[in-house]
Amino acid sequence: METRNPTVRQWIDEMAALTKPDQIVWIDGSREQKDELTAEAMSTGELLPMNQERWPGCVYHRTAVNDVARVEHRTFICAPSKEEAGPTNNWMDPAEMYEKLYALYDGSMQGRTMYVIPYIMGPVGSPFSKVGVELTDSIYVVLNMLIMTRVGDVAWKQLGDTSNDWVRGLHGKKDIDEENRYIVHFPQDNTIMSVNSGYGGNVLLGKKCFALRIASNLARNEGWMAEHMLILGVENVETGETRYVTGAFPSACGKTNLAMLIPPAYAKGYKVYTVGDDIAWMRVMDDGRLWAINPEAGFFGVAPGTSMKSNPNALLTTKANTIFTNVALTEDGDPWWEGMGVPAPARALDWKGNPWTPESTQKAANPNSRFTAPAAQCPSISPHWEDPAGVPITAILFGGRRAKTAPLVYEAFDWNHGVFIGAAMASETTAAASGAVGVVRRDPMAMLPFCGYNMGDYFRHWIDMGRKIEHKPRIFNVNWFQLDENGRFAWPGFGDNFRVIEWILKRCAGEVDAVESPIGYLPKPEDIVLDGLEDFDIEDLKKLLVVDREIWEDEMDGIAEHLAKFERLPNELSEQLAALRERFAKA
Ligand code: GTP
Ligand code: SPV
Ligand code: MN
Repeated sequence: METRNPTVRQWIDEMAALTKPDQIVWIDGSREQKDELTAEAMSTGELLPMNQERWPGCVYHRTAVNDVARVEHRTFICAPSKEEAGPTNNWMDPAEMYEKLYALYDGSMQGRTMYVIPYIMGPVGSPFSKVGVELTDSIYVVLNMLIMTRVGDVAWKQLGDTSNDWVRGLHGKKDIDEENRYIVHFPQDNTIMSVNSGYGGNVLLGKKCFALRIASNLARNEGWMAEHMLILGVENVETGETRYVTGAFPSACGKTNLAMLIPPAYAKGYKVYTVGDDIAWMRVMDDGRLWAINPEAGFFGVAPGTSMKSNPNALLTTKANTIFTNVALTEDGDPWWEGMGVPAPARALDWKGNPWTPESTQKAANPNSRFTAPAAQCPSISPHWEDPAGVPITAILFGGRRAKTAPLVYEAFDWNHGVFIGAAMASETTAAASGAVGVVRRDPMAMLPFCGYNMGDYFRHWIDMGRKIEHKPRIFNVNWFQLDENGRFAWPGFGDNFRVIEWILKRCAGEVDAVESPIGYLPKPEDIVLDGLEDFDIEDLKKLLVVDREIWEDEMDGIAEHLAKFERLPNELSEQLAALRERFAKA
């Protein structure tokens, strides 16, 4: 179905006049159209078939070798002024950028089809939800968007025949030329333009581009929050009560894994539910609590390391109707990746399409290879995951990969201290973005690559939100990634992270005491349940709860340097740093 909405039709006409596709196809969200497009992509080699007996409905895709991750150095926030984009975003004058992009898009869809994808971010009919339209010349993008968002007539219906309240997205593969790759946002026009890439976060414009960069801007203006956060629910089976937690960890730092965790055997009295694994949109509701929805409909998850041991729910989610990107493909048409927990295939094609055997020195799967899978297929999916009202949030977690510095868990003294902890967050970089891996960088609220406006104003927005939320979630910092003297992960992680979540929920319920330290409240070691853990006892735990003064002296200098970059830093955060220094001085 097409829409009559003149604001949409006019924009499509303009973009078609620019890119000059041979034809325009409107995506309706139907099974028939999906099957036709899949068949077409198979016939051109854009998709490769997989073993349909073991992986029904699954398909395989390889991106270009130069196009395997987000490109932060080519991602721009073209607000009217550089000041509005702030010190952490690339910026160019919007008129200049439009001119540059129009030159690149000119005729770029000649000989190709332009697909019109109407989609909703958020549950159908939810007051949280927003409509977008993505134009693309990639069937791969269409098929991914069909999983990741709610596509088709539902979106036209939600938009209506006259509203101009929708986000424009133009994606052109062009030549996948790195030198001319641009991922550009024009917040004042609610417009996203992406050219010369075919990789996930660069081209599935509903995800990071809309649901975080454009939405964070809308959220600030409209008084809500768009965050790089998982959402999980923990049900106490005895009382029947479910508490919800969100968590902001940088890319490839464990959101999907935490959202789908299976509690250890001792925790029979609890059930964990997945609401979202990457993005949360949150609003204060009439009851004075903060409520969250997952704007997405699928998971675009990291494959390597996903096994029946580490994350069975993720693996089970991908058993059907899933797109595998840049993993290895075995001779039998199975996907394979490092850390899948099944023996390496004798022969496979690696993510580049080259023959691979267990003797190969190269990785079979790209470290940022991904699966795109429908959320509804997740065994742990929450009965409320599509609730238009969302779910009420009890605790907010921040975290990242820190070999030392950050203890396993600590609690902020109050909201503003929690905002400071989030603003000062650091993590080792991962393969989710192009560039060096394993370098510690500050990544405030895991939003460094995703905040669509001046991050100083973003911190201010967090502080303002705290004033508006009568029943504030408590804020915690977690770190699953401390290393031992041998360079191995010291904490078992994955499902065992539940042990920490349990402590957090007990804190929120006022059921457990804590130890005050300069950086926040630490658990008493005996309050974290270690039942059933092998090779890990309370002495090991104590080591993970240490606040090392010398390391923190350096950390505070690092935080000071980081915060000094923000001309618009709220006073509250400088005060928090001063207070932290003072607590160390007194300790
Ligand atoms: P994005 O999709 O990029 O936003 O990533 P994410 O934050 O959802 O990360 P994900 O859960 O996919 O985990 C990324 C990598 O970290 C995977 O290889 C996981 O196996 C690994 N990982 C996740 N949780 C843990 C943990 O508790 N301990 C350890 N050691 N590794 C973990
Ligand atoms: C991330 O990098 O945080 C992701 C994957 O979730 S992408 O969609 O590429 O942004
Ligand atoms: Mn992410």
